[in-house]
Amino acid sequence: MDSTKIENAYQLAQERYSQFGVDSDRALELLENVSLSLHCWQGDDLGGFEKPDSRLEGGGIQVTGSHPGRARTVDELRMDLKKAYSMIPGSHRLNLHAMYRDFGGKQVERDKIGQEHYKSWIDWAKKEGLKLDFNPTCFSHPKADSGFTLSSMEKEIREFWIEHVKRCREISAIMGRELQSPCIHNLWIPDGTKDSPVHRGTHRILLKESLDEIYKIEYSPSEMKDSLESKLFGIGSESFVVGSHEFYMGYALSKGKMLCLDLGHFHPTESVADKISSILLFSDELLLHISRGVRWDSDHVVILNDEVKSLTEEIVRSDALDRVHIALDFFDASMNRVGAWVIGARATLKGLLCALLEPRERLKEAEKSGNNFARLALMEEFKTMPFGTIWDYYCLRMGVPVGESWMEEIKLYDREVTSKRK
Ligand code: RNT
Ligand code: ZN
Repeated sequence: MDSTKIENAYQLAQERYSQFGVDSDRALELLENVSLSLHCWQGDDLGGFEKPDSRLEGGGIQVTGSHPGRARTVDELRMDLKKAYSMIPGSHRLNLHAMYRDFGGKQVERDKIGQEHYKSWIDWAKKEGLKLDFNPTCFSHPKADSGFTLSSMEKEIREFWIEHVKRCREISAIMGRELQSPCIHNLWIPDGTKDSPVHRGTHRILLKESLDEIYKIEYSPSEMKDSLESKLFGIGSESFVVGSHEFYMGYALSKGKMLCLDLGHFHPTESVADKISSILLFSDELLLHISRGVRWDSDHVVILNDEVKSLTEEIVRSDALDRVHIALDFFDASMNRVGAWVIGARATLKGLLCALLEPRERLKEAEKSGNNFARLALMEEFKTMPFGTIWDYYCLRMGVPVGESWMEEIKLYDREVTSKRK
């Protein structure tokens, strides 16, 4: 697209917004400061690099699809990530899972991992100017086959996973220190049952004990921050999930930890957006996993739908851009994987931009004076404001492809790189 045309269109759109007291330059400035945490696992369908050609095996989550081009090595994953970042405006983080360690061919058990297995990621992040977040991998492993990890009734199983998570926290602290940006260590476990247990409390008591043990060591928040992610149900844990929302809400708030809310982990009509202003009253920070639930699956590729719109609106309206950490979490093996990353990241940023372009003062005034008509009418009018023009200009300014032109880049990359992977 012709850049002069984009700039001219921006000027017209800017005028239109300023009639409502909205400063679009300021909105773009704020958007530029937002760093999304891009999840490494979209690139290889959650296989990880623990052994050659490893695949996701259980854990209440599933990847479906057989599109060619999955990253098979650390180098391929890094290459794909770089490609994805080049099409996402702004500077963003990378969210790693423990199973993505860089071994150099050796097999190392999860309760024996150390910083040396992630050194090449830290070096790469430094080189690319990226900051890292981290997750222990408590699924896709024979010791998780019973459906329980940290809340298992078997002491030996619990101890194995406690040790894994402890090591992951230490590694997170090193990542944060090395990269001079606090690394968020997010804990999600699959524990639960297909049918209803008789005594739900048994596993919850065990989980609490395991967590108390895990969090005994304190790290500086300038190096790492802990978060805990709840879930409603998973595949094979339809009737009972140990780490429910109430469980972690209670745990996190009583221990000064961060909660992680995943958009796909609640009842379909439950609004995650609605939870933000409550949680932020009692917790300094919050982590979000932006995903899209579709029936039984909680991890479809993120699009600019009503959930994402209301969530991003809520963050902006709560003035909480610096207290809410935004990470992406989806995996789809039925389409070009690099493309999927870009769709989800761009959709999330578009949601934030839409929210930043709201006539906030006018809306608040209407609400304060009880003018419900004006509030609703203004919101409706804003749905057809030239938001896309502002987005195009932002992409141009940030040096990433404008409009749909990035689709062509995906096509080329697929032709030259991903489609050649067998
Ligand atoms: C699973 C959780 C969790 C995972 C990642 C891979 O339902 O959402 O966040 O997606 O840990
Ligand atoms: Zn998640």
